[in-house]
Amino acid sequence: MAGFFITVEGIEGSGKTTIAERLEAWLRSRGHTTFLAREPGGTAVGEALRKLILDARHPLCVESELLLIEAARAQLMDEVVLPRLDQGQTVILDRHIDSTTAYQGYGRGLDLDWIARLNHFATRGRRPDRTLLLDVDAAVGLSRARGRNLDVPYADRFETEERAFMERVRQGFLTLARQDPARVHAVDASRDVDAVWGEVREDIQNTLPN
Ligand code: Z5A
Repeated sequence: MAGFFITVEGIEGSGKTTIAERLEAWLRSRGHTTFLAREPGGTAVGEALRKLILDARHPLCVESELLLIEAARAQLMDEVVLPRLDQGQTVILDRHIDSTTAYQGYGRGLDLDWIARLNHFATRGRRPDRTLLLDVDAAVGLSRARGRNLDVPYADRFETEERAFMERVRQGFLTLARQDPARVHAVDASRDVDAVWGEVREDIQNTLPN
């Protein structure tokens, strides 16, 4: 019996973790055997790589960043995701291949074809059955993630650059949703959590096989 593979995507502060946790609890309450992990991460190797990737003390060149993210993903697919899907489980990932296209591709400007090939290589071609894209404006996402209001007239240069980067990433995600509407469902995540969750639950209810 084949399992079901759900990914939750979006910029920082879009509410991915909040929604992924609600989704897992809801699916469990309906009798699904579930597995939830974040990317990069989800395995011992992946969590060690995550520390390297996110450690600002040792800045990575963009090529290294991409390859380390894909290495963590390959490990997660091999060790956990593919075996659990084979067992018929429901797997939820908080970020996956679309984050790489959006951040490393649209955000950092790396070649989109290379990223597509690396995504395919690391996942062995197993694509998510459903992707929920939580879409919010860059300023809203960043202010939620940082716990502060960035909509101030005295935002400094770094904040302006950060917002411009995050806006490119957001537009990348929206482009992916337009290119693959059968898989990617974009949700307006600027609303309150319960409204976002209601739409996500309905979407998954309609998408899950019986
Ligand atoms: N990265 C990458 O570059 N390429 C890749 O391929 C992958 C990752 C896989 C780590 O991601 C970094 O890795 C990330 C991209 C890069 N860095 N950046 N940018 P992460 O997922 O671990 O970190 P994150 O995206 O920055 O997580 P986050 O800031 O925690 O965002 P979130 O999970 O989307 O949101 P949340 O934790 O559910 O909510 C954040 C806050 O907002 C919290 O206080 C909530 O209570 C609140 N919240 C949530 N929803 C709402 C609504 N609807 N209204 C109001 N407030 C809300």
